[in-house]
Amino acid sequence: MDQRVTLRSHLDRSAAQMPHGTAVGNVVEAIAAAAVELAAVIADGPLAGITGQNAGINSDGDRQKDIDIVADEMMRRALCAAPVAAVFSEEAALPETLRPEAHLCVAIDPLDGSANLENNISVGTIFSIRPRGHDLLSTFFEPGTAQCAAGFTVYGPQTTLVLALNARVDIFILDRRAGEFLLTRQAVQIARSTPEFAINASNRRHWHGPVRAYIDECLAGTNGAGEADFNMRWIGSLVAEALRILVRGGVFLYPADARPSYREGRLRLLYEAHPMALVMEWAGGAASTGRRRILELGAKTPHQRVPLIMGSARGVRDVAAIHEGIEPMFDNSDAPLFARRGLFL
Ligand code: FBP
Repeated sequence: MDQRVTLRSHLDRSAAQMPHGTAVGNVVEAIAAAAVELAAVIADGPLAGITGQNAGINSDGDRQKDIDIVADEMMRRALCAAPVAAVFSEEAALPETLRPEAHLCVAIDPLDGSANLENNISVGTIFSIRPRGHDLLSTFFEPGTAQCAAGFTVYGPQTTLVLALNARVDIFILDRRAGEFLLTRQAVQIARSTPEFAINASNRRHWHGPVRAYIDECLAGTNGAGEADFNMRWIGSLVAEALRILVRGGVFLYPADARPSYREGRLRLLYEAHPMALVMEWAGGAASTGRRRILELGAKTPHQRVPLIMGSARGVRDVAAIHEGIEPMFDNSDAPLFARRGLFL
């Protein structure tokens, strides 16, 4: 059997090539070790006492499952033992100080998509690592370009770790017997223009004009102005959608829409959109709100939401092009206005 590179040796090799490389490697390793533990609990589910039932409401008003709390405890414990100055978890109200003298800060969604678990659909942990600034709290409000590493795991048929480090993206799979992650795809490059999109189409009536126009063009395919017939996928689990995009391209949209609580979309900037945007860009793809590059945005509040359009460079560019020159105040007007703009440039 061929000798695969382990996560540890990959991290050691990268350490010399980046500032705080050893510390970043230790943080990634801590998250990966907790992910191995979490993957086992998720795989056992009810057999490990996980009911999948609601266990309360977190500080930002989201429903928590019992597994969200278990995942948060596991990740937090792992990060307490790593060189982390402060951690900001989806499950907490505010960032927490761990080791004030350390050089790195971590934002983390310990278990994204937990509502899918009862149905045995893939879920995952999303993380973002950035060097600490003078003031610990304000570190988290820097734009996403401040991130020095990011990634996510997928707890699915395989346990996968996607790692954006040193301006490249690599994919590892957990060898369950050895309990370690092994490199399976190196320097991943997202296909530039796969005709595939992912969006929760049940929200169509709430979408703004540019999004409706883009999706209508995709659905029209070669019967409309498009050069290709599009395929559609919607898993409803961000990590699974992101992994699919890395493997075969396409575009994912969770846009803002007209519902009062979706004016900024659904997904969170610090521990969902920022890390996904870094992964996408370092793999040759793109991530945008439709109007702005995600990595240029800084959060104004810890749990800030943001519209997220990510994936193949061409798909993201097409969505951005249809927004161009349209003032946000006209977003809600009729789709034909946008459809005339010539989507597929
Ligand atoms: P949580 O943050 O509550 O885990 O939800 C996130 C998420 O499940 C994403 O993984 C997914 O992309 C999105 O919500 C699906 O949202 P919706 O149910 O509105 O389609």
